[in-house]
Amino acid sequence: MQKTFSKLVLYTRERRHVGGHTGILGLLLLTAALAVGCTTASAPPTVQAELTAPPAVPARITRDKPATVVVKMEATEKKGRMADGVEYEYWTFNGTVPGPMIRVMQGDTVQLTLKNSATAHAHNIDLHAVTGPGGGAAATNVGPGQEATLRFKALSPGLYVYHCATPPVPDHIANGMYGLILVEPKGGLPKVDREFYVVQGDFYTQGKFGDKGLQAYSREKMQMEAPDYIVFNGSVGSIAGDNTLKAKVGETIRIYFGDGGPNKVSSFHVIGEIFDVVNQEGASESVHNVQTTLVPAGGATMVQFKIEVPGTYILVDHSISRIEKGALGTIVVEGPDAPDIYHKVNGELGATTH
Ligand SMILES: [Cu+2]
Repeated sequence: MQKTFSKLVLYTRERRHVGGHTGILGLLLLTAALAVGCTTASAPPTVQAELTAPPAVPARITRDKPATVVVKMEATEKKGRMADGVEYEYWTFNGTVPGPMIRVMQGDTVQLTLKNSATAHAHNIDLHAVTGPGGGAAATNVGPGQEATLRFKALSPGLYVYHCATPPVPDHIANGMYGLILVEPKGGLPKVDREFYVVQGDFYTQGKFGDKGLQAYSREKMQMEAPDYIVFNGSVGSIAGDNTLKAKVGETIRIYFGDGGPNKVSSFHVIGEIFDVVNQEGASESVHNVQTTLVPAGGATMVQFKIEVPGTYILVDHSISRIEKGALGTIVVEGPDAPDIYHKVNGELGATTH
């Protein structure tokens, strides 16, 4: 564009002495060339979104200019494991609960296509990152076998819940149709060593907690707000035992933590850690040195902490009876001991006992 601009300036200067009409013509040509050139130069690139199944998080965004980000989502209904010996018919985005994590940048245009591969119900998607009616739900209503595309501009940075908003909305959310979209501020969030994606949800089954076999959804319990299961990432043990999150001493961890609900808020806490940084409700301003942070249903938070001492750290909803409904995860941290920070002294030679 720069070369075209220079040539046209030259052309305009050379011709100006010939007469007013030629000069005006040159200026018009210049204006037209600038318009075309500027359109070409400012057209944002189109990129495919990296979508990750929980607890994985998409890579940091390294571009510094907005893009059109293409997101492909698929509504499905499929049987899955709720707990050992317990199955449940989940409704999902992309086959997981929560659905995939989406990561875009402030100023990006998101082009989201929702395909409905389910056989029985209509679905849609309402993203709290959308500025516009219904958060996109009306624009993405799709019956079985259909698909629809929504374009929206991510105006405000933050961590946002998305969910299905097809009536009856609580049924679609209670069956697992939610997830998180991160809108990074321009320039990105501060770099950390590890990032995890965890979303709490409450589930309502015909049987009690732990009753074996395929458990049907209980609409009555949902309406009474009396869940049998309150879990992280859709099932009991999804981030514990063999599925534990892992880290090393000295690393800084960020957890993108959401609450899909449909009903219960979370008193999110990591046993043995203090959150160094919390972006409450995903807000841009952060607070520091927090023990437990409240996460509303349909809300999310970012917590960050450095691990100094090895061992097992337990993620809980500190409405603590909920650990018996499944709200428990772990981070196993390996590395050298740090006795100056944490050291068991009771029973050792020289120990002081009271
Ligand atoms: Cu749905």
